[in-house]
Amino acid sequence: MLSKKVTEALNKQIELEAASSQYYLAMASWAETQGLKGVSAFLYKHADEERMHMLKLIRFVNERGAHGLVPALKQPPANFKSVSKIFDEVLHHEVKVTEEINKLVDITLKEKDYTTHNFLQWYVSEQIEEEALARELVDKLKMVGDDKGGLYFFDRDLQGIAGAAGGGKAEA
Ligand code: OFO
Repeated sequence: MLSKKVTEALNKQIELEAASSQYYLAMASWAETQGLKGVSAFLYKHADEERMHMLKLIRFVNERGAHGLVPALKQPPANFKSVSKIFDEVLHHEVKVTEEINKLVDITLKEKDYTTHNFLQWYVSEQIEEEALARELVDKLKMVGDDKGGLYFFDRDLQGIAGAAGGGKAEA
């Protein structure tokens, strides 16, 4: 059985994962309207992954005899200045999520909840991967700068990454 403290912390994380999903979905939709097929496919897929992170938490909380709550969410921004601004935001957001996961892990140790601590290790590894990928993309975009040709290739590369997992398509 989960303690009240751990339940509340997990529900807060459920909200953050849901907000991440909405945020990336808004970025994906904007990118699609700009004709950036690869960037939008990548971000649609990323939004789906965040939803999966939320779902995994809800199911875990329920499995442990508490109640995973579906949160109300604020509307994310509709417009973005540029692709590089988007990926700066993605990195910044992922760093914030990592900090929250670490706080959550800390709470489970203080509460001596080793089962939840163990469950959260998946999120710890996931954050390492997500931060590394976001950093890589931010660095690539720095190299691209204002070069339109470079952006074309960046978009094509992201199409490849998203396509490899079959994500991002409207019909999916
Ligand atoms: Fe849920 O991993 Fe990113 O935020």
